[in-house]
Amino acid sequence: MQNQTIAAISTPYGRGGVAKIRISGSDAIEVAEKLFKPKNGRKLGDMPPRSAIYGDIFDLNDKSSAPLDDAIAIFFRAPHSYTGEDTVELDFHGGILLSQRVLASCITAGARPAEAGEFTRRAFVSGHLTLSQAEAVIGKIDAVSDAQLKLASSQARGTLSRALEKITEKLASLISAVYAVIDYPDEDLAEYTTDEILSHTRGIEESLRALCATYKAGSAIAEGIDCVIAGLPNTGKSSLLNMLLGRERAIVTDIAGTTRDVIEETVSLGQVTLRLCDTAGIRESGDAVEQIGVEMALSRMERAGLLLAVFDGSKPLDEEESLFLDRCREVGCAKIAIINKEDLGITLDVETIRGIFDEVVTVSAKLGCGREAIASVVERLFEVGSIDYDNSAMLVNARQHAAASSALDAITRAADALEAGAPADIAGLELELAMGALGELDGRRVTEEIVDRIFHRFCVGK
Ligand SMILES: Nc1nc2c(ncn2[C@@H]2O[C@H](COP(=O)(O)OP(=O)(O)O)[C@@H](O)[C@H]2O)c(=O)[nH]1
Ligand SMILES: [Mg+2]
Repeated sequence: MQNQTIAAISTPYGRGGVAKIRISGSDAIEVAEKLFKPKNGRKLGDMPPRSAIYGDIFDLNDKSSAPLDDAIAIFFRAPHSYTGEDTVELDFHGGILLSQRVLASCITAGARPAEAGEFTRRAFVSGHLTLSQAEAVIGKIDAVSDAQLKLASSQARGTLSRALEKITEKLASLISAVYAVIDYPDEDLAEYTTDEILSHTRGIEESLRALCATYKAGSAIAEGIDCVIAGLPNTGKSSLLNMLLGRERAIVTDIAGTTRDVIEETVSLGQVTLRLCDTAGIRESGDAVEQIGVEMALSRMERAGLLLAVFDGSKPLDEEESLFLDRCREVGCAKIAIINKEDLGITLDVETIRGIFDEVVTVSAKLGCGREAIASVVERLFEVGSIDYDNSAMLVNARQHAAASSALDAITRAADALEAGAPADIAGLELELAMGALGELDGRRVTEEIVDRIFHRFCVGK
């Protein structure tokens, strides 16, 4: 397969000890040979692949014959490379101008600049990586918490792909069994009886349901939970935000109505990531600006994944709190009551509100006490407490979850149809749909548009 040769600087833009340029494609070695000369006088392509070769780099856009820099080249012959194509990596001194000159020389030598994510895209197209493995490459690059890194590393090793492979294989043999029943209804060719077909379908349904359920934890770690901090004025919402962030982000005063805008910040808390928003205290206010803030707070509560409802524990519940409690009852997300100001002594009757919330945690935001307690409660609610990162297949983004869910729905419809005694071809169609959705999930049948969307999130050079 002929593939246009691409080149890019793979190290971050800036000064550093070392910079790396990657060249990949059918002419990668020829391109590199034009600008890189091994010190031993031989040609790069005549040296053993996958060994470090010391040499000089020349600026092809400058007539002077003196080398620009000395460098180490490593070349890989297809298919034994990251992209699956012939690839050359040049390591040289990490200067901004120097990197630009070397890249420009690669272009003069016949390569074209790589697009964002193009190396990994080629790895996917050549079959070296599945789609979920390619996504895990971005996951590793973007990871800011240990849990995100472990999850991405596990997915990059193929944990999810292997689980999907197993489900896909079972589904494939099920489909052929269903078609055997359809094509040869009277003969005894069928691998499975109708009852067995149904029970296999239910079995696959169960596996997919379990896989879909992992998205709760997977997304809490990888994408982060939309978490709204809400409550009455002066209960300590902004103090809680600051405590969770570990810095003074929001203004804290004893004046009710201090916070009006929604303040958004992301923080790692234990194994999960919280996309926090601090909101205006919920009350009827004559101040038009504050009232807009209250409306925003209420609408954030409606679409949050986690509600941290803050109460001033040093006072009994007041009447205005009943409106807020009604709202808390209505929202369908995970809900934690944060009983704040423990240092002043708790006089709020916690039992009267316990039933509204999944968990109750007592803290003192001002003194910075209670961060760990909140972390462990959130981990429990989002089922990330005891994940075996090395072995458990998990769905980590909305795309994967949508594909797995549509596969699950189709399998459920197939099983229901079989159970109702509908003709086998109806179940067959649904099973095919499920197969298509699974193919989309890990890349065997993914559309070009989805592939574009995934790889554009990459940086150039990856
Ligand atoms: N004693 C005590 N005071 C607190 C605590 N948390 C917040 N406060 C005080 O309560 C007042 C309101 O805090 P703030 O975070 O601005 O509340 P918000 O209006 O809900 O955002 C401020 O004077 C804070 O210093 C706490 O844990 N203990
Ligand atoms: Mg505030």
